Amino acid sequence: MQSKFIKMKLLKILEFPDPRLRTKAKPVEKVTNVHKELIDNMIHTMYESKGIGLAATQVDFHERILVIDISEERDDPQVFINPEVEILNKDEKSGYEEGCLSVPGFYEEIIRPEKIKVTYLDRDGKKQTLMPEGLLAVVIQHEMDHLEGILMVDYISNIKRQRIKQKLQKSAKEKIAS
Ligand code: QAP
Ligand code: CO
Repeated sequence: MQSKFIKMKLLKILEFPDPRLRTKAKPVEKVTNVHKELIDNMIHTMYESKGIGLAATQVDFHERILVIDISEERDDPQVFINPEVEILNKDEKSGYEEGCLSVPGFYEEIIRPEKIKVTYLDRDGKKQTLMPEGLLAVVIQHEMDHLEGILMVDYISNIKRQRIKQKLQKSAKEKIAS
């Protein structure tokens, strides 16, 4: 049983081009209190950063865990452990202007399949199935890419990716210097 009174930790989010973002995450073998504490801190970190989704990879923990909240009220966190996605129709795709907490300040339209089915374990380790639509389907696919070491910038042109890399490296340097 986890105490309700422990303080949430704000986790450091890795930023592109940090090579640790390229790590392939391993399956969670058993959902332990260590995972539950991480999940709570990930949800807290997502809210503090004004994000709608965060993968464990982004906080340098390389097991297959995602947290997502697309609700307007920011009071409906969804936890996905060991998610597996099945594309239901390869021909139905749509574009969405995506952002990423690991690529701050940049937004790009990415085309992805629309119709997917997701199987996963929830925070209690219980198996769940979902057929998400719209934004939720987009965010789940974006976050699952992180678990494979894939970033949103991998879908855009080399020239655009290089430009984003230079700008983020420059602001990271300025942060250290200040
Ligand atoms: C993934 O990303 C996503 O640049 C989640 O300055 C987002 O929550 C998939 C964020 C949109 C599809 C559509 C980004 C916050 C949040 C920034 C996020 C920023 C502040 C990104
Ligand atoms: Co992201």
